[in-house]
Amino acid sequence: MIELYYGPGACSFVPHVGLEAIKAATGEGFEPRPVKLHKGEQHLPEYLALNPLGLVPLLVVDGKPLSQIIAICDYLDRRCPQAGLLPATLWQRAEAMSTFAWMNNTVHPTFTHIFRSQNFAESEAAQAEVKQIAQKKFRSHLERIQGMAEKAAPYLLGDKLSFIDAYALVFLRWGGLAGIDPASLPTYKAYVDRLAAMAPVAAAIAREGIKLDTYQVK
Ligand SMILES: N[C@@H](CCC(=O)N[C@@H](CS)C(=O)NCC(=O)O)C(=O)O
Repeated sequence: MIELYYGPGACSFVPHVGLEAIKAATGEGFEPRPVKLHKGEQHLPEYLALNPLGLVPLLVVDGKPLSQIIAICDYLDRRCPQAGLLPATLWQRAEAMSTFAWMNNTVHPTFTHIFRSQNFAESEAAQAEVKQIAQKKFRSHLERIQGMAEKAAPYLLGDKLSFIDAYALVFLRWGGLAGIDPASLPTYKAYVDRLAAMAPVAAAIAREGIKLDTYQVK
């Protein structure tokens, strides 16, 4: 049995979409386990016993926990290659992993500096500065992803929906929360709107109860 611990709107959306795509391709289902991050459920002893890092996503396979998006997605792809969530050929896969790693180790932590600036500086003034610098960087990361979306055919890796597309959708939503108007990234927005209409993506959006348009003027 496969279980996914996820936080609505969080980065766990990436394996969530993957599991929906696997369900569509193979009929293999999974147990969704929502974790309310805003209520601090990730710090409850029951959850920490499964994932001492206190983070989502967490995949549990036959009782065995696995954390970290890239490891989880690599496992899911190797378990169900027929879903085509990562390329099968050696070089294309390496390129996909390069983009995936950049998203996970650079774009994602940049947003963390905006959303949780209190974890990176003590005084309010220093936190505001951290946030301001991270916002600029996040915008430039989104522009780079827009450049990729301009070449999407129709997905970032070609003709198949992948984990990379799900991560790209998450970042545009987060951009809205950070005060980045998606209308200022029109190609990226149109690509995300197309993604959101795909059955596995729409199913994950519906289960998480999230909306795409999160833009708030800052
Ligand atoms: N490197 C981790 C990052 C996971 C992560 O940052 N998860 C966030 C949600 S996007 C989280 O659980 N935050 C809860 C918290 O910080 O308390 C991964 O790839 O899984």
